[in-house]
Amino acid sequence: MRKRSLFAAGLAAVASLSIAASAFAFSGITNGSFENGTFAGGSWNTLHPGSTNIDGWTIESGSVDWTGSYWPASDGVLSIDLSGSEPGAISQALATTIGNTYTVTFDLSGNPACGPALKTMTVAATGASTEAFSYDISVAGNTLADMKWTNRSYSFVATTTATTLTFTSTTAGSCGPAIDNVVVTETVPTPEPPPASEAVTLADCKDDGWVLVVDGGGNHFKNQGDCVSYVASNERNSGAVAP
Ligand SMILES: [Ca+2]
Repeated sequence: MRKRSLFAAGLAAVASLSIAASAFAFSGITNGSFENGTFAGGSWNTLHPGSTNIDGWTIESGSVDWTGSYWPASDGVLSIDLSGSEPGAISQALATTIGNTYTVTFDLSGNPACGPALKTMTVAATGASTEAFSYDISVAGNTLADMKWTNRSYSFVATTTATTLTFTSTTAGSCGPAIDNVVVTETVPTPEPPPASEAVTLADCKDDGWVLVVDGGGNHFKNQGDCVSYVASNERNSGAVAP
């Protein structure tokens, strides 16, 4: 049985608050609404690999249409058709913390100007599973005047400090899935809640029990003797192995 005092539970709560506060260190995605950069105006700008026109984003392959007045964006005035002249892919590298969970939300529609009706795409993050998304314009009934944007979500656990997030069209032709309003939020793992509080007894220290118990500060003991000493000293000789 794992035991610790109420005092330890209080300390743990303070510790978890300070860990949660570190979430603010994540700066999120840059230009997730595709509003910033060098837009040449008009209905759309077709961009190819090498283009640095869209702040924060890299064109990975094929081409995408950075779309302006052609249709209303879901957020702001600019959005992306992931199939420009052909299926394209765009990406952005994020500074991530290994083990933290990142939730990517984005708005999805489909270019209704030409087929296929079913617009398909994938979202991928370095070291995580690729997920497929689709938007069927024949079901949604969207038009260039009313794109009927929908909100979608993808999440991953970071396995590296530099995660590349990639949106890829898998729709042939020049009328692909349309995306806008990409938002990435970070969730820091919650530490295990402290077990029920109860004072450590001599019996707890015996028969390798010292391995399982902790002192009032959440510290483990180096050996059975330290555990016994903790009990015998009325919890003054605390454990020496930090939680
Ligand atoms: Ca936008």
